[in-house]
Amino acid sequence: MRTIVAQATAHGISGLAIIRVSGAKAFELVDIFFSGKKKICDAKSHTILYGNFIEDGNIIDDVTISVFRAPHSYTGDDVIEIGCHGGNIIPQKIISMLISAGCTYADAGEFTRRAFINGKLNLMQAEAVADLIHSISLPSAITSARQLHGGFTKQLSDIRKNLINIAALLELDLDFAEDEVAIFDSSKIKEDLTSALRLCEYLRSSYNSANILREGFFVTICGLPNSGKSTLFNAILNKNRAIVSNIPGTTRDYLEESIIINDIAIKFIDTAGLRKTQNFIESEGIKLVYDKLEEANLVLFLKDVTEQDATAINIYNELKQKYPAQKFLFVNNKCDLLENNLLTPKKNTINISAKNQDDIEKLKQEIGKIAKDCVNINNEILLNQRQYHLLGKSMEHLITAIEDLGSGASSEFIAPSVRSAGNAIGKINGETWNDEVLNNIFSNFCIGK
Ligand SMILES: Nc1nc2c(ncn2[C@@H]2O[C@H](COP(=O)(O)OP(=O)(O)OP(=O)(O)O)[C@@H](O)[C@H]2O)c(=O)[nH]1
Ligand SMILES: [Mg+2]
Repeated sequence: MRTIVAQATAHGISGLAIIRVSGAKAFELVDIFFSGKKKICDAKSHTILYGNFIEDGNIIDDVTISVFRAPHSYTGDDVIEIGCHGGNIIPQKIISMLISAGCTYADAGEFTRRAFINGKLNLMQAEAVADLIHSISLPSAITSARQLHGGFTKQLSDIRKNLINIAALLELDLDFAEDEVAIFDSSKIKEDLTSALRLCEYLRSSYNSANILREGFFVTICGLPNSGKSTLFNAILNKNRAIVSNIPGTTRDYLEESIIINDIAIKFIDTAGLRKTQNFIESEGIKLVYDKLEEANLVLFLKDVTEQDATAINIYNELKQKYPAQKFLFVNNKCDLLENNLLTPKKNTINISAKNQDDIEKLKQEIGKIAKDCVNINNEILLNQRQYHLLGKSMEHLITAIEDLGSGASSEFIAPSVRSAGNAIGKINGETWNDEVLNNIFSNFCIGK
């Protein structure tokens, strides 16, 4: 197997960088350039050596070498982590020296893929590594870390084993069918299948919440042109991110920015004003608003409170009809222009002045509250689409098996559903896998992880 190398820390200007090398020839290849009191090949596992990286008699950098001998390493192979100075030159130079000596540049996620192949992590844990790196808020990082350290993976593994055993018992029953000997307790099997189904249901129900933790809570700001959407967007972010003008139709393409409220990453999207237009670019922008309304976890509908025309209210009602499952929050803007600033408070309506930053904090807190109600910060796992799909498959098979068992179907008939349910769960943890699945998963990783 090839010996791989990549920078594990982010590229660019930094005090230090770490370069990771993994594979059977890791020690031998790094020893070619390393000069210290001891050769790496003679070093004990889990020790750090200090010395120089040398090429043609020139010192390239002072380095520390962390030594991890197989199988006691992240990947399960011999691994070295070279600590060197950061920046754009030194880490690249060290990597190119190692490649000229025989190392290969690692593919995305290849270190973690090796850890999986060598049995150091299961697939859910490997996916948790990627989630941990890409975390956008503390709760999502905590959930990924929980998943990385086991979480539900043991329970899923136990359930899979049990389902495969049940399938085997049902298959065995076929061989004894003529002897009229009951070799299994069908009420116990029903109980086991039902508890497997409950666990799948429980985990699957956390998908929306996990999505919010992973991707953020999407808030789409929409309304008529000139209602003050971009002014509000800037006020929420506390910076001049979007262009504001009194010309209706200023915003064309949508803009997206996030902030953290109540520990949740909230992604605000400023969109083009909704109106009929002959302008091609503007109408393309308006089409995008509808995509962003579908993707949203919450829609802020902004209305210029001084506008007497019914157009805004009509569009608001049309949108509510078009997206019945969507959450809406109605926001009256430009309240500073009202005489005496008086407006009767209404349920699900917030009155603000984006320009004067009046009640922006109140609006943010309201959004934070709605987001918090949609997310379970203590999610057991950060379920992804692949896992969600497999849990669904497993549930379909379990439901069929339970129904067939209840209607007194023969074992021959029930066994394949139970086995398929077990196999679908096995794929979640990676107890059964193929290269295509691994390629899909690890292509989303970064190089060096
Ligand atoms: N008085 C007052 N004016 C505001 C307020 N919010 C926005 N405006 C003004 O309204 C005009 C339009 O603001 P924008 O934020 O560009 O409106 P928009 O909804 O993004 O408009 P489009 O991008 O064209 O759809 C600008 O002149 C803003 O200064 C407010 O709270 N009070
Ligand atoms: Mg705008």
